[in-house]
Amino acid sequence: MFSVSSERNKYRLGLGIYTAGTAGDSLSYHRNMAFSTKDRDNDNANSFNCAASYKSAWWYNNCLRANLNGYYYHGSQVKSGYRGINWGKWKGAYYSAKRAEMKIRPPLKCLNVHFNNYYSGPANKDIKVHLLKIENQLADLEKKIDALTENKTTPPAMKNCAELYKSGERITGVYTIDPDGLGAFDVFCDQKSVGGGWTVFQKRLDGSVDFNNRGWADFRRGFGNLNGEFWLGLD
Ligand SMILES: [Ca+2]
Repeated sequence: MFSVSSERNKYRLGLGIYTAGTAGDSLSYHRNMAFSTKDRDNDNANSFNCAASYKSAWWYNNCLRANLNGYYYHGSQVKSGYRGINWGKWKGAYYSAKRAEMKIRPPLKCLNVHFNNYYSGPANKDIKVHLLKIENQLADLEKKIDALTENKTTPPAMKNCAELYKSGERITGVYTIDPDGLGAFDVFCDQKSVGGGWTVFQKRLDGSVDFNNRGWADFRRGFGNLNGEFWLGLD
């Protein structure tokens, strides 16, 4: 589980229990922390602003065990801890990652139910593929029924990249979504990694976009380029 609360609630970070991963859990330390920027000190360090000290915006505690918004150092060692794109449990506080991506996806409810109720053996790739196929066929049928029952000219935008994936959009790239019916906007969808359907909200890959000289307003609104580096925006 991953969530970010409203601006009124300071974009607090909601996290479930860490389950698995090859880089280790460096984010639990930041669970339930508010978002801090150089101009908004919402952290647990009483005497100073972590975001100002570490020159980047993040869900600081007192202060950090990971930060994917740090300075871009092209993968090199950094002289003082956590000044780059760091993930403590992975390569420690002094190694700055070359690439970082943060992305979310709603839980695959149908698949889990099927696995839990009907399949107790080892994970079987074929079954998963088969279920995905059936899911897609159902989505196609749904679309056809919609088209037959009403004369829609333009279909409404999908809620997220997972819905786009289900509807047959399998190419990674920029799509238009409308998560809550309050207005459509563009996002980058990762339709390839671990099953696809990921809405990417942060990406670092070459240091081309400045992540560090920005305040609350920028992180609320978002910045960068969806085809390169970007922060989608907390709003
Ligand atoms: Ca503080």
